[in-house]
Amino acid sequence: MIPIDDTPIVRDGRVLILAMDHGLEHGPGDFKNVPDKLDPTTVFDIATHDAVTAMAVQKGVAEEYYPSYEDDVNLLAKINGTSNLWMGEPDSAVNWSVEYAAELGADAVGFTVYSGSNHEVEMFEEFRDVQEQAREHDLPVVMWSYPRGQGVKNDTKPSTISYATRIALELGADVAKVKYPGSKEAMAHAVRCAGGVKAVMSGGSKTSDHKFLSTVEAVMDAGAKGLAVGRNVWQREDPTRLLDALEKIVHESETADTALEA
Ligand code: FBP
Repeated sequence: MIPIDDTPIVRDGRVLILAMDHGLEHGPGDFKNVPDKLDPTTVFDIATHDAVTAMAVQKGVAEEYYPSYEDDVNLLAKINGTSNLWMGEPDSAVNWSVEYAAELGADAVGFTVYSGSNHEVEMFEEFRDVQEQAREHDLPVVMWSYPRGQGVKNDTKPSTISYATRIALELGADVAKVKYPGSKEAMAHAVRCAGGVKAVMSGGSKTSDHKFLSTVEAVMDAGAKGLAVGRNVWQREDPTRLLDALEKIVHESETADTALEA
């Protein structure tokens, strides 16, 4: 592992990744109620908030927009990704090299692994290459650790999520991004299974302020080191207000209620 706490994507041991690769992963439908966010500059502007430690985007968005934000936003290069149009067993194309991401100014790389898919073997091997190239460039590696496919009956049950964080440790990730397993206890177990890897929660579809922030509070109490969130921030009318609250919960260990009162 690299000394990840010394890298720009970590602030006092905590990570808050703003994800915006949904145009690829889900399609433009995710922007239906927030059409202004179809313009990536609006989300890069949100990512300049102090609470955000990195923004995750695909290659095309990085090439086109990151040069204007490189002084204000840390780039997490999401190396693989696939569209919602793909109907086969879960898989994800490798869309850019670590070397090119580093050239564009990446501060970290991200990679989805669908353990349990019929494509697990190839995905593990692709992850190996990315992880070793990232080490050569001193870039931390964030694994979107998503057990999914024929081998997985329930992709958020506690034993699946603890397996997901463990796979991230076994394969050499620095951060394991996993779905919420439904309770603080289950998350605490997943955190233990991650060893020295930072376990962070994946945001999911938009919910109420209180529900989302209470889950973030539970996850932080469980020992997680932050979160990677997209829709729950930029699909909101006032993303800054939510990031102000996340600043308090993720970086200052306050409760959701206190954060919402402010
Ligand atoms: P959200 O917080 O909006 O769920 O974003 C996090 C993320 O991992 C994105 O990077 C990605 O586009 C999306 O979720 C994939 O989610 P899923 O595969 O579950 O649809």
